[in-house]
Amino acid sequence: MEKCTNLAEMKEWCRAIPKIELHAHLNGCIRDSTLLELAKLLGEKGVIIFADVEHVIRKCGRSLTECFQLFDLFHILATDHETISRITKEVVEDFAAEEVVYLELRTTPKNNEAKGMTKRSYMKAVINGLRSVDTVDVSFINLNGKTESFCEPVQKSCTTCMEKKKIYVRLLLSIDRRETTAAAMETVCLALEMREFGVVGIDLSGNPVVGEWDTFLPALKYAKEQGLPVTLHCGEVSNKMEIQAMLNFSPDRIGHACFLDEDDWEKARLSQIPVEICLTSNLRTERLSSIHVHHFANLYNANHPLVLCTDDTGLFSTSLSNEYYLAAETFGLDKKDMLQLGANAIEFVFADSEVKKAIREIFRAFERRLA
Ligand code: 6MZ
Repeated sequence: MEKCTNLAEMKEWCRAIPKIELHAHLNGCIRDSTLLELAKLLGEKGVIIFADVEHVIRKCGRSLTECFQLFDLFHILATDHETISRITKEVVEDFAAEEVVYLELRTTPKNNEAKGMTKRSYMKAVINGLRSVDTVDVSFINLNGKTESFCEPVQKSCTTCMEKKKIYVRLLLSIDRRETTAAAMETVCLALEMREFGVVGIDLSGNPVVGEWDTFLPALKYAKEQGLPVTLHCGEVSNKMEIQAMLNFSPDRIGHACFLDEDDWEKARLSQIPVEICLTSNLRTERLSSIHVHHFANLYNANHPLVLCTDDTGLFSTSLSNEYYLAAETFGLDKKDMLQLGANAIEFVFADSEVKKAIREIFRAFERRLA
């Protein structure tokens, strides 16, 4: 009984503390209810067979290959600008609802001729989604007068804003491993162009068994030269050569890092590369035999910079609070440890020092309320 109370208390603590999310893919975070609604609509239009899709959406526990098949389905369901704006709005609201105070949301800008979509118009839809959130106060842009050239202004009452929760949102543009060098370069150029609209970096993601490192390298190098931070999905599968090449590139952060050997970790340790840890994702996609052998424990004990993240809240039916609770419960961390772990992530965000200062203050204010 005592244990139960403690677990329940820890669960509530993990929900209540301020949190920072640095590894979440927009289309992987779509609400199940929204996915089903979109699938039903497309089913009625005869674009898909709803019964088949419903089964896929509701399935629990997927292999990595099945996950990427599901992403293809997500991309069929969420291809028009309006839907992209809607899911962006919902995803931000969901993160804010569980006390995420800074969200670095990543997404792959997509060209889709049939829908009249370009990478740029896709991102415009994302920005419009951010601007349409009205249940929480979203800070995503430096209002320097350039907003109007990209999006329609949204009228908000200042009094209402004052009473709302606040979430800082910044964007990472993802390069999909299926893309060509030219497409990757297009994404980096778009990211540079959109820096004043909250874009703070580049991510390399997608099916880890697809594509070659050399294909993306020119675009990633260009991003780095231009001062745009880069995070890489690194070692999601065993691929020694690629892991070494990625670490030699000195990315600003890496995600997953499930298949690094001791010499790779030595390198990561020397350069203190922060690791984005996605416990549920790694478990569900069978990257490890058990959560107890997850590299989180070694990294945590060695004081290596790390941040707990969700990866895909929708796909893996998880939340950031849940990831915190899972870590606390599995690795025996207490309330203070969890709050500290969350606060440590401030140093790894790609946003500027003003934003970092503001988030630090949010954590301090939370601690003051406890005292
Ligand atoms: C690698 C992943 C991923 O960009 O369409 N993505 N890439 N490993 C993962 N772990 C399971 N989870 C998501 O969001 C969906 C896209 O993010 C990448 C894949 O490229 C997926 O298609 P966006 O918003």
